[in-house]
Amino acid sequence: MSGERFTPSNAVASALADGRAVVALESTIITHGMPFPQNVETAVAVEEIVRSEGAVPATIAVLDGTLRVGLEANELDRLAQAKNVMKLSRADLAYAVAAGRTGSTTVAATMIAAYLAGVRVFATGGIGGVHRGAETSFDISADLEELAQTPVIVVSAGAKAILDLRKTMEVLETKGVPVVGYGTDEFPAFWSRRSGLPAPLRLDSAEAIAAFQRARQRMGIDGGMLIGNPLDEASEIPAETIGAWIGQALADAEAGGVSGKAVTPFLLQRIFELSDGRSLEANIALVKSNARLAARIAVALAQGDM
Ligand code: PSU
Ligand code: MN
Repeated sequence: MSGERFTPSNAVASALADGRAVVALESTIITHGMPFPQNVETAVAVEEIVRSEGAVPATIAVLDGTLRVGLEANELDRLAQAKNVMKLSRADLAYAVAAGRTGSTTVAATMIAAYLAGVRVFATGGIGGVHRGAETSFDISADLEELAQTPVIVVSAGAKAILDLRKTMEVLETKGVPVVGYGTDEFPAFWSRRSGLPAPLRLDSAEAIAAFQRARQRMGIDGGMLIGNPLDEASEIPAETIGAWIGQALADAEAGGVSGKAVTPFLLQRIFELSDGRSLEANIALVKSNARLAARIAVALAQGDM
């Protein structure tokens, strides 16, 4: 049955069959979030971190119309260099499958695929959210809606600071998405540890996060959960420093008429250039840290099932 909806790698299939810990990983970060070759180097390193914590990595993408849960090394490499890769969300995940296309999965699409496969924990960099100026552009990421409905724990370094973080937090609250600061009272801001906004909830261990999700499920409360895991102090970029680059990148996007799905990739690329690569270093550090925490949560969840 499952074979018709998604195709797991051998490693993922056997882990799922045994009830062992699996961590979903997204692929938009590979195709639209980082340049080659750092994108594939990071993807490989992140998978290795997940394994070192005793979990099985499942990088998710649509390859030639097949929804794959777990990629082989050569497939990761090919995806990282491919051109014309679709950036898939809830709206077009099944389109890519039906049309035989290749596409990477955003947070929203990765959550859907993870849920289909029975994977309950997912590591990303930062979720999409409410863009600045959304009151006129209406640009609000489908990631928020997905968090509201799909029961997967998403480990992030917060929402990307290119967004309007205050509005993003408001939408998450409206939709009933628990937002948990991991070891912090403050919601992290992706490249920076602090956003100036309080984290609505705080938990200090992977076990406590697993216990929270189990309690939600016992009570029949649907939907995902967002973990905000601040990157380490040595890797962070102070808010004032990154803020100037974000301002410039936003102005360039506006001047260039960038819209829709292209906005986030454009801003990330522009900030990479303006920061002389420093934003990428921070992005890599935070993704690795999120993968480690996600693996620990997945292990805690799997232990609780036994
Ligand atoms: N985290 C990163 N880099 C990224 C993303 C997350 O470190 O590129 C991707 C995720 O796939 C997320 C997407 O879903 O950015 C948000 O896109 P949008 O704003 O168009 O919804
Ligand atoms: Mn958007």
